[in-house]
Amino acid sequence: MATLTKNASVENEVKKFIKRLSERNPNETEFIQAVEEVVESILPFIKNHKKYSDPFILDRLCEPERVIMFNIPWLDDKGNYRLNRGYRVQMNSAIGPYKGGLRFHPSVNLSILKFLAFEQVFKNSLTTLPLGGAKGGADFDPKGKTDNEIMKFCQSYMTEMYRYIGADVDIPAGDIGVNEKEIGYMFGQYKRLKTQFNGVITGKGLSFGGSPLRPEATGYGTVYFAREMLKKQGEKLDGKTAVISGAGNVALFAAEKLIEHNVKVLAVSDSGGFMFIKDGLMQDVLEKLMEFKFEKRGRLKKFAEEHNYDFYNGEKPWAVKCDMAFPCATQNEIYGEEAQKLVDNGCKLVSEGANMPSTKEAIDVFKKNKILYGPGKAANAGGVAISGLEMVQNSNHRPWTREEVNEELRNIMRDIHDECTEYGNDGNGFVDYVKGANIAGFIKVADAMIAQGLV
Ligand code: NDP
Ligand code: 2IT
Repeated sequence: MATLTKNASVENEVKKFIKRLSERNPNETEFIQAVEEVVESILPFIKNHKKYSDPFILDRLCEPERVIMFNIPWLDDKGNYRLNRGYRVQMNSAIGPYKGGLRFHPSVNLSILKFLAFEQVFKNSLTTLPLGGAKGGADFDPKGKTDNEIMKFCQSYMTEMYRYIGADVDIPAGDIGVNEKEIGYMFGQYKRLKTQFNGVITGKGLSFGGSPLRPEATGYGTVYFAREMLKKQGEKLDGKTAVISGAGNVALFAAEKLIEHNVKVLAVSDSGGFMFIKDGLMQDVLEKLMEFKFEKRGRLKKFAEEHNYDFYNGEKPWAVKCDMAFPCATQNEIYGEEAQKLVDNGCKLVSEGANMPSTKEAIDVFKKNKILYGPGKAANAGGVAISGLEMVQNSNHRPWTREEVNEELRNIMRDIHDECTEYGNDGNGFVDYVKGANIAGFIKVADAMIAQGLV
């Protein structure tokens, strides 16, 4: 009874907190969703740890330290005037300079960037590196744009952004729609405007300060995290089947690492639908797919037609029978019913390459069915972790080898897994990785905020 009352009172506090937050941030549904998931874990923890009981800590964590919003004018190849909206949300700098990716996608708005920046604060804390949290981007659609247009756009974005970032201030990187090419154009413009060559942005090309393995790091890391979750249960990746959503940077490198571990990858997708590969994706086909996607920004449907694979128009891959699912496309791509379908079909593990791909209802389904569920802020932290190591290499003016970076990535993913286990273990061998990641991420940031006073 006592537990019931306690749970009920925590539930009420979460509701009250979220109500206040929603009133203060109207229409920011993604941001509210991300905060709710964290507050559900943190409030019960705070109740038992007086040091953190000042409610102001949570309020401050939910308020960006700074939001920059600006216009991005540029000229397309026909000489037409174009206008986009750019942003940088500098969420929290308690444990280090702001760090987080840039997203170029037509859906980008303040709510989405605030949710991503909020998640980034906890994720970066989990990496054990001294990195604060930020996110930015623009409502620009790179699809169908020429190289020249992308360059003009990136230069215009940086012409405003360069004032607010710096190697010790705020260090952007890639995300959806922003890859090595866009990073190169933005770095070039920063260098021109500031006459400085430093580690102001990560994900750079290898020839100008990029880290080996940064492109692979998020996808590989998500698989390493899955491997750790399985290992804890005495299981292995080898011989299992997997479905992946997305066919971008994170998805295709996750596929590569899974194939290396002898996992049969049955599906990948893009926003047009999913491609079903009955006998599992082979490395040589994956290489062609990478070239098709990364170099030509091609549509998956066309690739499936050219290589005789079934393509399911407009559908997501969650109804494909599999042992493991790797959502690697975007937020809210697994709803409650889709999660139930995965579970009904025997899926035992979900490792999130994307940020917040599972809705609250989907997470409830995973928890109820004791699925090994690695939330994005833990499972996809490998990308920002290697960004952090790119910063180290830049400031030391000494690049590392691919092997050195891979070893670091494996260790960091293992350590993140262990941090989650420490705070998410229910004592009966089951780990609530959501709770574990939220609490472990929170402690370090909250300690630093308390130590620094009201700033
Ligand atoms: P990419 O742009 O390389 O690829 C994105 C993929 O997801 C594409 O296949 C794209 O399909 C699909 N996608 C994007 N938006 C939607 C949508 N609204 N509906 C359906 N499909 C969609 O991005 P990344 O691979 O870098 O990022 C993927 C996810 O991983 C994002 O959630 C990102 O925040 C997260 N992430 C990325 C990191 C990184 O280092 N890049 C680090 C940590 C997390 P289409 O081409 O048809 O749009
Ligand atoms: O969501 C993420 O962690 C990223 N897009 C990578 C951020 C980074 O700074 O490397």
